[in-house]
Amino acid sequence: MKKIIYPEKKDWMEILRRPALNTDTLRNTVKEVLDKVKTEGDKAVREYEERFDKVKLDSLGVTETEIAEAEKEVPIELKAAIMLAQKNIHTFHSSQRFEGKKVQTVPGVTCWQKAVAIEKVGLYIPGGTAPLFSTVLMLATPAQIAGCKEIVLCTPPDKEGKVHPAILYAAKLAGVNKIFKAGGVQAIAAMAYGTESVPKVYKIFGPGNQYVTAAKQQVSLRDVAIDMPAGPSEVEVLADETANPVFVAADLLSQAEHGVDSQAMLITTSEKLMKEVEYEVQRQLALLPRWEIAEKSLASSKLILVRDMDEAIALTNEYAPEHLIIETRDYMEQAERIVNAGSVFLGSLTPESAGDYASGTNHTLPTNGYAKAYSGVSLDSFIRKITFQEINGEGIQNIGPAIEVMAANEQLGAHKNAVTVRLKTV
Ligand code: HSO
Ligand code: ZN
Repeated sequence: MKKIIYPEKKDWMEILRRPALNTDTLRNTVKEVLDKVKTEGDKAVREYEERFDKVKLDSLGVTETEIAEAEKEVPIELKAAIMLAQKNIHTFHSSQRFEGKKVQTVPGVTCWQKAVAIEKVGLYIPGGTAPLFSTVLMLATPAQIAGCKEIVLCTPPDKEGKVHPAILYAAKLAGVNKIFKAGGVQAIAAMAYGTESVPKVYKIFGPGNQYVTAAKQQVSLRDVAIDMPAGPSEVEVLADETANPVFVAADLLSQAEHGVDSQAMLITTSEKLMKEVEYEVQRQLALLPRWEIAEKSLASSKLILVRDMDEAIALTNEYAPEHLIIETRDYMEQAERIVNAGSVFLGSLTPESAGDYASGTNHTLPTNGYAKAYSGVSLDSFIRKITFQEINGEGIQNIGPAIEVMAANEQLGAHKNAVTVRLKTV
């Protein structure tokens, strides 16, 4: 990890830069796959599965028998853990239910909002080095609470054509209706356009590599909504001299092990802590099963020593981390000053892993500085709020003349008239 001591403000941009994510060069490859799936449907998806995932599939849909088999294969201890996590995610996301109240803006004019579920949603779960069944819970649980009618899931199978059993178990538990064996760009295309077997959805969720990200970006230009622009995962630990260096190092490494392009940052006011964390990171790294991945991402990670807490907070808000862990004496007060972050973890006993799996909050969060403008996935991501209004005689008399004047001044006579014909009758 690179050490930065008392950075100058002019260098902040450079220090906080994320490892570059270049989707431009992928655009043509991605477009080719998208177009072929759009025109040829299942046949193209199967061909790409053979080419990219090295698997020959007769059909894309996961059957009930496969789901029942998977249930038997998941160890009982893991099932219990998944159930506990799902329950907490369910509790937290249920508390986000929206109650639209009716408001009289003036007498006779009533306006309100109603939350309505997005009818069809598509969840993408990557395969690769780690089977992220926790992400299945994070996406399907709020979709189910929202009341989405069709919850479709695509995930790449292994070379034998099997989906990881824990993914199937989590999907069933969290209410996914249809599961398909498809990965990468072809999966995104299938959900964006629909094929013979995969239904077209209205919004696509979920993480993925740079090809999946580029595909989501492209289909979102006209065919379907997406959860948020995605990038490699990241964590910042904000700590003072009271922080436990063993915990801080463990937190930095938990993010670093995600992928070679992940980023872990320590911002601290204590030189002593910085040195201890530096040592601890190396010590713990050597013991990790995924040390090779973590080691690579640590190369673009930083330990930053700042002059005081004000500077630490300013730097943090500029970085806008996906995950922020605050381990300081007065973490509640510091937390109040955070305006840009995806998800914040407070105090020494709150690791990011808690939010990744089981505390109840969502782990699908804005990366790459998008926390300045985006929220993470929540119940809101699966609904729309439709507005309603009802106006009676008193109401149209109260606002009608203002509408007439405004319409006339925008030179929209038909708009004005729609009010005039009514005012004559009340
Ligand atoms: N930290 C990841 C989520 C995750 N971690 C899944 C473990 N499994 C992005 O927020
Ligand atoms: Zn994680």
